[in-house]
Amino acid sequence: MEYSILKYEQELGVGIITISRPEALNALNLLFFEEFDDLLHNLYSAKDLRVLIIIGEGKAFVAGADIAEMQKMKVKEGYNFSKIGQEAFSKLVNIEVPVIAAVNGFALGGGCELAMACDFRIASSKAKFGMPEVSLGLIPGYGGTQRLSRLVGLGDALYLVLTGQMIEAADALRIGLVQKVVEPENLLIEAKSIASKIAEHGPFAIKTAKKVIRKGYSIEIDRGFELEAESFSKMFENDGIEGMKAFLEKRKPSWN
Ligand code: CO8
Repeated sequence: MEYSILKYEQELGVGIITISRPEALNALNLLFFEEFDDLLHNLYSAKDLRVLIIIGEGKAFVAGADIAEMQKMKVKEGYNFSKIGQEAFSKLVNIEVPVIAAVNGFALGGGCELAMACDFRIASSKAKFGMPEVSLGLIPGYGGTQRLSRLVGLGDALYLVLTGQMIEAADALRIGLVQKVVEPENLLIEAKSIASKIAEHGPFAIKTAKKVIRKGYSIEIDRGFELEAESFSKMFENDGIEGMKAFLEKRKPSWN
């Protein structure tokens, strides 16, 4: 898979997507979305993939949607650009394997929205987060008005979007926007180590857990419990057989 903005490598079931447009702080343009869509399309059917990591090259994770490209848009193109981003990030949310954002630097606007579409976020202590759209006379348009409040609560979401202010990684950790902060040189090491830990577990159990938690979050809780029971029962004809057998035989499980 050869792209001009994206780089992809995979080792021992852990795939790393690097967004590489450092001269524009990895700003998301139409070409990015074309490549991202194609890459995800391929990864949807990658049988040996267990976990994905997304990281940016240079001093930014992603500094937002491409302002130079957006500036030329009218209402119809603006709507389409928002839809393209929303659909791409929904496709990321819906990939079966867990996705970790390794936030190495600026995660602003569309970049923060991309990080939020990942399953969880690890940040370098130098990372900065923000939703500066209102400073450009815009609002978040890649799912941010909906995902941010679900992740950090209404008050912090409104604070971030209405002030447009950047926050440090430590504050992102405090409000629950990121799950862990590490020194910059350890970011990828830590993301890979967490990914490897996930990749050791039953792959069907991991995919099912992700699906049930994500689905359960947007449905009524009693339907969520039913979904959980149905999904739980499926483990007994899948990873659960080997996982419990291996425990009782005091050995590591060997997943198919
Ligand atoms: N788009 C295009 N180019 C960008 C962007 C961007 N978002 N961010 C940075 N760049 C470019 C700069 O223009 C500059 O290019 P050049 O060297 O040619 O002048 C280069 O990247 C380096 O940037 P700076 O010189 O500005 O670097 P600094 O370290 O001085 O500053 C900042 C870093 C603070 C991150 C600064 O670049 C900045 O404020 N960037 C814009 C951040 C922003 O406002 N992001 C939100 C964009 S809006 C958005 O994401 C909406 C998403 C939903 C869209 C819905 C579709 C309709």
